Amino acid sequence: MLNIVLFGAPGAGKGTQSEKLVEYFHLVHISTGDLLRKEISQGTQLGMKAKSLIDDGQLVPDNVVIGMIENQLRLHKEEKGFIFDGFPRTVAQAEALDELLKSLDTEVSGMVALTVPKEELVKRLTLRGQTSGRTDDTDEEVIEKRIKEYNNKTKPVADYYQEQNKFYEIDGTGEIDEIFNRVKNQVEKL
Ligand code: B4P
Repeated sequence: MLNIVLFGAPGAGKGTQSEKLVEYFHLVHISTGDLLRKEISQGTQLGMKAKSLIDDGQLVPDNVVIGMIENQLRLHKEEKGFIFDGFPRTVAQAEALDELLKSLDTEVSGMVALTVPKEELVKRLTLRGQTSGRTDDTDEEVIEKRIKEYNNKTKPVADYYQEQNKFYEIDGTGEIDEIFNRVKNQVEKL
């Protein structure tokens, strides 16, 4: 299986590049952000709990997202591989993913990290907030908090994969297709 972890700060282009990767490599796209927003729109108990955290710019508890990933892996275990978009976001999630993939006799092929300067992240998210209806994109204070959560809790996940020699950094600035070419070239090597 080809299992790619797409990594980056909020607004780095994970969702955008995932769509293109799925189309090109025919992998299953698992976005914990999308899964959580689905729970919210369906008004489930999990969704209600997640909404207040997301609206406040905080991460949702590890056990909640790990459970969602477990379900998705079980549903798609016969596929060619996965693109993990926005997951893992903590070291505990990364460890859980390793265990889950091991149980399917596979592993993470590599982490592709999109790097984008902070001012550009804020600009992209604010712009999306004008049309997306995403409450976590409309308040600049919340955007700042999401970036802070990323720096404190999510950045160490890069070290986790670096230690396994599975970390690949890509410049996430420029035109979307130009970035996709960089990502695609890296994934092809995996
Ligand atoms: P996500 O849905 O993962 O949202 P995100 O980090 O904002 O990234 P996204 O993929 O949507 O945006 P993209 O960079 O593609 O998470 C939302 C929330 O859910 C989190 O804050 C957290 O609370 C919770 N959550 C999710 N996963 C979790 C987990 N594992 N553990 C705990 N909590 C979790 O794009 C942003 C914008 O930039 C778009 O408008 C796009 O069009 C634009 N853009 C992209 N590339 C561009 C480019 N090259 N140039 C210009 N604009 C570009």
